[in-house]
Amino acid sequence: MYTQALNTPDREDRCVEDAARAAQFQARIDAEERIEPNDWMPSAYRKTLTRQISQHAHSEIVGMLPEGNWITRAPSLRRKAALLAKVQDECGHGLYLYAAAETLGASREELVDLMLAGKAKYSSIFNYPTLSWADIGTIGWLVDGAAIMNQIPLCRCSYGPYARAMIRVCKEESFHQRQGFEIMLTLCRGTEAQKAMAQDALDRWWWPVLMMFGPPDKLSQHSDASTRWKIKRFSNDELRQKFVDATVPQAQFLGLTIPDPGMKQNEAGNWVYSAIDWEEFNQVIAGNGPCNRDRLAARRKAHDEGAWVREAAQAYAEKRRQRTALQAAE
Ligand code: BYC
Repeated sequence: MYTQALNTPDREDRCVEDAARAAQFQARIDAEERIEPNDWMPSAYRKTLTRQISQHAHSEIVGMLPEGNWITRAPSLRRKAALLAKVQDECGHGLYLYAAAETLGASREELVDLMLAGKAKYSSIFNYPTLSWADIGTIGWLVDGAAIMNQIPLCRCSYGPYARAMIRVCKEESFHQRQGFEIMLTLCRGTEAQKAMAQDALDRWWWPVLMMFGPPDKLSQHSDASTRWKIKRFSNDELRQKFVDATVPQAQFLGLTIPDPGMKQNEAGNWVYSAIDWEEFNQVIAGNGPCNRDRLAARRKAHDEGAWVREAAQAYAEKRRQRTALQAAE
């Protein structure tokens, strides 16, 4: 959707990096100006944005799988309609994000191929299974809740197409978070068995959700540059803390127990959580989580089965191109 704005002839020119241009670029960032696709940018800025936006797009698309798994088993027509709409929204988010990544010069095909080959990352959280209906409530409440915490600051990201895509994404994530919380509230006000199902889901998702924010600041290799470029407005640990502080009162309202008995509130009012198992996170992002293989296998199958749609769309585009060329020649 943004690619029409790309002005390719000066591309080589844009790659010529010199100190003066880099200083000018940083001054624009410092002045809170938005960087647009045709503006000069350092190649490292382009590279890190392509990496982050494409990983984000892959997360939205792979993220459809754990919830899509429950569409046919949702407990009522109303729940089914809401879940179906949510999963479709995630697909839309993936499409805006691939379009935003394309404005940086990467093609969507190339980015998707990297994901299907297992060479590009997507959020660790989608490598965990959805075992019960309460997992769908927990994903909306916590996974979308974490996503909003991370994505609201991205609406002020220095790169225009990414920042603008985030505005709509955040509005939709907010609906997702509420539908998840409402599922949890219904279960927690239901029978003992329903409440136990909600607690079990929280027990399994809590720590993986905290890992969504990325490694601790001292181990985050991209944070310094991304902060200087105002892609990141808060660090991984800062966002994780904001999320914990916002979520504890919600868990208390539901009457659920966060599976961290050592958690305490400090004098500043922040909830201090126990150590996160970063070895588990490293294993999941290395491809060894509980569902990594299933997720990639499902995406590859969908991609193969959709080949005819891509071919048909390409044939139609070619036909239109020829028709337009013929009309122009008349
Ligand atoms: N999972 O230097 P760091 C959603 C990687 S979708 C996997 O701190 P950065 C939803 C990181 O990529 C939500 N990998 O990186 C959808 C890097 O590896 P590479 C997705 C992770 O970029 C459907 C390395 O670890 N949200 O909400 O400065 C249904 C070092 O990390 C993770 C986004 O993508 C992880 N959790 O900060 C429901 C938001 N964390 O690339 C909901 C946009 C880190 O060098 N992304 N890594 O190989 C970001 O804000 C940032 O990229 C991150 C990481 C905060 C995630």
